[in-house]
Amino acid sequence: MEFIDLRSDTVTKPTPEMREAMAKAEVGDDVFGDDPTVNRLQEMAADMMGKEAGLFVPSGTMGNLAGILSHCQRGDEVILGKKNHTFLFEAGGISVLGGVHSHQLDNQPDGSLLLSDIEAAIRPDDPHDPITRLICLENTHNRCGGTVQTPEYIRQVADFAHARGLKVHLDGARLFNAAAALNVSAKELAGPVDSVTFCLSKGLCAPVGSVLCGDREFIKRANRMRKMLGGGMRQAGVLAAAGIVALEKMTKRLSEDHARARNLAEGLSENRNIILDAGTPATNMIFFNLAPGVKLSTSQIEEKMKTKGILVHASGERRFRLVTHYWIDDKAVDKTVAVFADVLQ
Ligand code: TLP
Repeated sequence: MEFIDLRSDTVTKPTPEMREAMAKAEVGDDVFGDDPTVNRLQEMAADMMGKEAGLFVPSGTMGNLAGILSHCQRGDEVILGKKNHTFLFEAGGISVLGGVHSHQLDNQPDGSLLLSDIEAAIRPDDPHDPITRLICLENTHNRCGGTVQTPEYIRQVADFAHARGLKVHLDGARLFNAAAALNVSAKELAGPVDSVTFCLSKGLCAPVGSVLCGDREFIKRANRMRKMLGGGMRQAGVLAAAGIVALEKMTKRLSEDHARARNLAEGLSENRNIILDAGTPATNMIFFNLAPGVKLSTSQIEEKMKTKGILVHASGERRFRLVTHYWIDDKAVDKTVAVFADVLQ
């Protein structure tokens, strides 16, 4: 059965054009810097982010990890949101592998951090304290609803950080979704920060990979980190080729996914057993809770939906996240609304 897969945009398979580009890709040993396709992807990515250099990494997790470890020494502290992906879902890598301490702040409902909270979290120069080094932001903010952070907000945090000798890393796994939703360039969103990771393998449909961008010195350090973490890939041009198609073509169509997410939310809003989060969807993610009367557990719902050809994934007790992407068309949206009406009657 061909499933309608709404569990994440990470499930996207490469497009036929990507597969063709992958088959034809010129390759070399990228650890020697010899892969022309990887080099081209890295240059394109850096240019789109307004940075000097880029580094192709296997995943968003490795991009964030290599980035944070390139900013911080062991015992340094990073300020980040309690709902940030790096804090929640990256296996604690910054602490386990980097000895980096995390200082977690409450995210505001839109995913942002209050400047007053950041200010209060900055450590004094005292031997009892770790050294505050870095602030991490996330855009779009996954756990806060796929919400967008504006260029003004990012500039404000970056100016604030730089005035205090701190750096800013942006987890921009879905930065192009934020750019599409705000109708601004990715450069406007990433320009003010010191480093940014964005993913090719989510809404942009490439099979594997993310790019970490920053200045040349930073990327030189990150390249060593990537090697240490086992992410030095060899003939990675076959993957980078799909990434180039992702940047050239797929970044331009993300508003279609956002429109379908809005249609899906509108359809689901008719279902009295579904309580949509206020304002959802901000981009390509819909979050909702089950109404108190629903007797089925989330795993029973997942199972019933699956037997009818739809894959959904609970994101909490009595809570779901649905994600639209390239492989979700209008028919899939209509079918999902109808199947939810049937399963949750
Ligand atoms: N997010 C995945 C899961 O890990 C939750 C998803 O389905 O959304 N930053 C952000 C904001 C992310 O959402 C993700 C993946 C990552 C980083 C990590 O990327 P990968 O999976 O490439 O390591």
